[in-house]
Amino acid sequence: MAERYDWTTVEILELLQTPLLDLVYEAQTVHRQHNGSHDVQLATLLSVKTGGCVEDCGYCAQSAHHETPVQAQPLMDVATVLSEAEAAKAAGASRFCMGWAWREIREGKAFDEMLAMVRGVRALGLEACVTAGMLNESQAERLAAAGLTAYNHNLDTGPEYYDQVITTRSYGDRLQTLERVRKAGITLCCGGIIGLGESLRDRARMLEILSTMNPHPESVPINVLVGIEGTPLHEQAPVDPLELVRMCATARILMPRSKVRLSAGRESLSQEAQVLCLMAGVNSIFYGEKLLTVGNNSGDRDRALLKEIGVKPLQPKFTANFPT
Ligand code: SAM
Ligand code: DTB
Ligand code: SF4
Repeated sequence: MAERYDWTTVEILELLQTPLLDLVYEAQTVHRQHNGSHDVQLATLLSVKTGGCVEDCGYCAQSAHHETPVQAQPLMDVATVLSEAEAAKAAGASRFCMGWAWREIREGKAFDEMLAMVRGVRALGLEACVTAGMLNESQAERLAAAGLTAYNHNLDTGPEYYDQVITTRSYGDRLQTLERVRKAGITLCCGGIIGLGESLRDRARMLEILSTMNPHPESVPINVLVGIEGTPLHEQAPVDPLELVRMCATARILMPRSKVRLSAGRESLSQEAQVLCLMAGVNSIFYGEKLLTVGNNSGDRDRALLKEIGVKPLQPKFTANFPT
């Protein structure tokens, strides 16, 4: 089946509610047709600038609006970040993702250092991804010129539920940044979270906005809320892992060639639930002991699981493909 960019809310709601075995079968079929292998990309995260963020995202440990166990930390320097990237490469990662707890990118030393980090990560032959809030056109262009592979900027949930989760920016702000990233020629990493108290329709609406983008975002992270003490969403009921499987399968069917990334919340999943997500077409995971501020499965455990089920890490292309 050809890729489509005209999915409707009704169609997506139907997919999300398809009997599970049929849904997973369809997703697996689409995955085999379009991607032809079970290889899984290993992406490692690093928080370069932690905490003290002015945005009020209701799930986030790094928002200054909430009293959480995370304290604001000084910005990491270029050499330290690049040595972490080297370690990630040595451990088998092919993508290195760096986070800044900012509302938007500002000009100055920190941005110049961000560009140096991107150049350094690309020089190691790794894909480089940055997540640092909103940006303007010129910043997107400079990141592209530095060789940035992807910019992560999530929609998080559907547009109708967004203001229940975040009030300091709008869905429109989010979409504007995504357009700027795309226009600069950087690939998009854009997904969301389940478990925020949203309805099935909100999930469908988020997937609708993503899957009607042309081209689709190259990477679609699906996070399960990690309840952070002190945040408004701390006490949310845990998500049934089978709902996550449904979300992953539906994302795979809607966006056949995107990397569907099983992201936050994997630590609380059984091995079997993770394998079901892979059956449903997931082809990337975050790899390494830590996400940005919360823990993740150990690398040993992940490698053992992939080996056990005969899935290979997507081979890093160690070509130093970076602009001179
Ligand atoms: N400041 C940047 C921004 O707003 O895009 C990037 C950092 S933010 C931590 C990246 C994404 O991680 C969020 O958009 C959200 O989807 C996810 N995330 C953050 N905290 C989370 C949590 N407690 N549980 C699950 N996902 C979370
Ligand atoms: C994404 O969607 N998930 C990652 C990455 N993009 C930047 C971040 C998950 C953060 C989980 C909570 C934390 O570590 O604080
Ligand atoms: Fe800030 Fe990003 Fe956390 Fe929102 S998700 S509070 S923008 S770091």
